[in-house]
Amino acid sequence: MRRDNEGLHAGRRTRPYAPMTKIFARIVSAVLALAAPALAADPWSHAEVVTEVMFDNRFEPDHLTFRSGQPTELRLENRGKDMHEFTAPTFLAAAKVRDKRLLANGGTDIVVQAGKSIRIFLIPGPKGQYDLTCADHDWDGMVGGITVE
Ligand SMILES: [Cu+2]
Repeated sequence: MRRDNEGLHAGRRTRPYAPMTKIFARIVSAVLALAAPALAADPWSHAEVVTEVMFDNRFEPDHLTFRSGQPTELRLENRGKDMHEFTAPTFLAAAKVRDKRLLANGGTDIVVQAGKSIRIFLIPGPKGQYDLTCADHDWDGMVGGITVE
């Protein structure tokens, strides 16, 4: 009986190493969990900001320049008394838009209510010239252009 007990005791003596290994494994996984978000960098955290201000009835500036493939935060600020639209069907279709729910009219434009601002994150598509208008006020000269370079 004693020997059996001693045997068990001897067996237990090797056990303190098992919890140490488990603790070490937990520390390693905890460190990895902390490091993971830093390793998987948020592509939008360094987004380039492009701002378009809308008045009644013009864009300012009337010409925007984006960089192809560059994560971009497009800020649309409506300082007018009317609702305005950032109507750029080809540009928006070619871009990778993070939140497509912000697009209206079949993805062709972004509606900005009077006095409101919208931030939309996108990655512009191929280099080129794209049309920009306000679908409601293009008749009144609310037109511009977009260059992706
Ligand atoms: Cu308008």
